[in-house]
Amino acid sequence: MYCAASAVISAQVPRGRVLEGGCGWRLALWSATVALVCCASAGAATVTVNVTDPTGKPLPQAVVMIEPVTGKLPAPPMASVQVAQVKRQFVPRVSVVTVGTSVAFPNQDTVRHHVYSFSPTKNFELKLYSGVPAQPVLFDKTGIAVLGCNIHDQMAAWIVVVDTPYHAVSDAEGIARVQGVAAGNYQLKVWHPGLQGASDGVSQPLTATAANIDKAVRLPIDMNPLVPQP
Ligand SMILES: [Cu+2]
Repeated sequence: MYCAASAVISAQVPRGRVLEGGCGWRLALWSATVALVCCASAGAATVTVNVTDPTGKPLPQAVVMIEPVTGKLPAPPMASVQVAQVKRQFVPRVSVVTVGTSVAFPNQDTVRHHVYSFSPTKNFELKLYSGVPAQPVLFDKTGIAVLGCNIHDQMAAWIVVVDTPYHAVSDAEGIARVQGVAAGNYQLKVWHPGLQGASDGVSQPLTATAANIDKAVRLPIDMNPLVPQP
C-alpha cells in the first residue's frame, strides 16, 4: 500500500511484455519478486525516541505518537487492551490506544473499585465492582482520558486515544520505539501526564525515509504524577 517502488515496477511490466514478447511471464515473475523484496524494506523505518525530563533524566511512560502531516493512515482498533487495578493502582497507568479500541478494567484487588473518567474524550463510570466488568469501555474519540477511582483518591491513570498506527510508550529507560514507519512527512508528538495544563503534547516535524531515525525529546514537565512526591 505504501510501496512506491512496487507501483513503479508494476507500471513497467506492460512495456517489458511488448519488448520481450513471449517472455513476458518471466518478467512479470521477476518484477513480482522485486516488488516483494522492496516492500519488505522500502520506507519502513524504526523511529526511536529518547524521552527525558527537564534535568535530562530518562522519562518512562511518555506517549509517542507519529501522525501524518496530510491524510490518514489505517489505524484499526486494538485487541485485548486492559487497564487492571492492582494493589489500589491502575496497571498500566499510561496507555495509548487507537480510536475504536475497547478497554477492559479487571479489578484484581479484593477491595472494590469505582472507575470513572469525566474527560470529553470518554465520559464513563464503572460503579463499585469486583472482578471483571461485563462490558469493556469503548474509546471512540481521540484525545486524553484521565481516569480515577471514586473510592481511592490516589488512583489515577491516563488513556491516550490516537488516530495513527504509529505510537509507543517509553520504557523504564525513557525509550519509545515505533517500528515500520512508512516514508513520509509526520508530526512527532510526545505527551506525558506531567505536562502542565491541558497540553496535548510537544510536537516537532519528522521526515521518515527508509533509514532508521533517532530522536531526543526533553519534555518540560514540572512534576511527575507517576512517582510519589516527597
Ligand atoms: Cu479504587
